[in-house]
Amino acid sequence: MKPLQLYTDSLFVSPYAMSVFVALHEKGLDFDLLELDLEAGEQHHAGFAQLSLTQRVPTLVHGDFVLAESSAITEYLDEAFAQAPLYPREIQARATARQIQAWLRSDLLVIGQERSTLVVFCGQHYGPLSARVQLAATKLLEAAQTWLADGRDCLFGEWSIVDVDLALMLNRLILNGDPVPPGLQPYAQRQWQRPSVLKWLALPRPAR
Ligand SMILES: N[C@@H](CCC(=O)N[C@@H](CS)C(=O)NCC(=O)O)C(=O)O
Repeated sequence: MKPLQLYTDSLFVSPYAMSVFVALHEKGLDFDLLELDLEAGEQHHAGFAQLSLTQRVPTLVHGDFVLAESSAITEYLDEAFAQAPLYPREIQARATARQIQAWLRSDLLVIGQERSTLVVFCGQHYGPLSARVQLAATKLLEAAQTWLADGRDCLFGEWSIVDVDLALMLNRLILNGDPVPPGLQPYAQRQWQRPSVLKWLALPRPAR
């Protein structure tokens, strides 16, 4: 066993596991990828249930330290391993990065109810958004347009893990064929070309 282990879903469709997987690759860290069949309930089996506070993926094991919650894990990795920063170093940019991550994981989560990551990773398509989810999508798209108004490649000048989280959320809409303002699609496409992201995309997914 390597000193770092990442528990992920066996279908490789978890956006949170993806974020940590990308972070580990960006840092150049060697790790074991351990798969759990969530549909079969393996996350609740005794061994993992005792290990992981949330009984969810991602869960990271680093020696005898165990951590769940994807953004807590990426913040930990950034502090534990100095190379290849995952977050901006400047304090207000760093706080803004955490704000965006928290927003994507709370209010904007509703988008995933009608645009699951099967759109992003398995080519699934869904019908029009309900008014409730459209409202959240509009908030996201307006904010992203403001953040990326000058056509920048990355939210904070340099790449950060939040770029992958944002691109994932945008791709739920873009890859479903939903209308997205100009500029956001090229941004998401560029993020999808990062070698660390390509490694996640290349993981084998069963045909659905
Ligand atoms: N807030 C958590 C969410 C993690 C999460 O929702 N994981 C899902 C897979 S995408 C999971 O493990 N589901 C199985 C279950 O809840 O039993 C994070 O950011 O890591």
